[in-house]
Amino acid sequence: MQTVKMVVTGPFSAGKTQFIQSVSDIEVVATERKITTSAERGVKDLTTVAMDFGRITVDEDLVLHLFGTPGQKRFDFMWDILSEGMLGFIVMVDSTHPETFREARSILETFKAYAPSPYVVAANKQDLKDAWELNDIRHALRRDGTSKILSCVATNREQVKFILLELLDSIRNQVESSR
Ligand SMILES: Nc1nc2c(ncn2[C@@H]2O[C@H](COP(=O)(O)OP(=O)(O)OP(=O)(O)O)[C@@H](O)[C@H]2O)c(=O)[nH]1
Ligand SMILES: [Mg+2]
Repeated sequence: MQTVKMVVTGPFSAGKTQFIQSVSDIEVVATERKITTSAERGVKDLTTVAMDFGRITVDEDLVLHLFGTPGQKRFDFMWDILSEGMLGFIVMVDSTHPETFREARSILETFKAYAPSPYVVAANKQDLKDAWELNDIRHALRRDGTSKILSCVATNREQVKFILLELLDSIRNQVESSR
């Protein structure tokens, strides 16, 4: 049995906890607390303060371990702890909140610096009508055509699975090419 560790990161309220909850086949270990700062109050009630943990069995010899990070900067001391041993990461962005794209880009660069592992960008909340298009998000994050920017609705289990399998593919390709 092989386990692959993946980290799900991104700005506040991008949908990281939802993403893991949709796909995990165990009850997600979530560390969410009531939001206390006025700036975030009203957006939603709960925020991740340490981590989310979920697990999905891909087949009889492969299990994915998913670690979700907090999105708020004041909890970013958890980021490098959670990145320990990861084989790939997912950067989630809220496609309806372009003012968060700069931060998404900075989070992406931070995780790339922790480990040179493959990543995919999940352009989340594509079910909402004011969602930005994938190509515009690619430009905003300054990614070229080689980066995977994938459409996402985090409440949709099949879409979440697809994104995980795309990342798994990139991880396998990296392993192959380093042989
Ligand atoms: N319409 C829509 N809403 C979504 C989607 N994904 C998440 N949400 C909602 O967006 C809000 C934020 O989702 P969370 O999963 O808490 O986001 P998070 O990234 O874990 O947030 P923090 O831990 O606070 O950084 C919640 O109200 C979700 O229900 C989506 O694909 N579409
Ligand atoms: Mg969360």
